[in-house]
Amino acid sequence: STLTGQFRIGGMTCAACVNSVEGILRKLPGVKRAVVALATSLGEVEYLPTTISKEGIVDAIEDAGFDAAFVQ
Ligand code: 9UX
Repeated sequence: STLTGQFRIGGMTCAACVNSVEGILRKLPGVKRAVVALATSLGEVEYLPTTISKEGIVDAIEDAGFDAAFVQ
């Protein structure tokens, strides 16, 4: 079964950044759904914890050059 995690994402300044982060997240194995909001700097990700961890999701965002922290 999936879990839903919320992430605070730093360094997004435009809509293209949002699309980029969403694209990164949606390509990750184990990620079923990802939505990122520019106004709040928050992302919500539905993921399979047997395939990817919340730390893995944070690492993928940071590898793309953004800051990321798991919220809850
Ligand atoms: Mo454009 Mo958004 O190069 O931060 S993708 S600014």
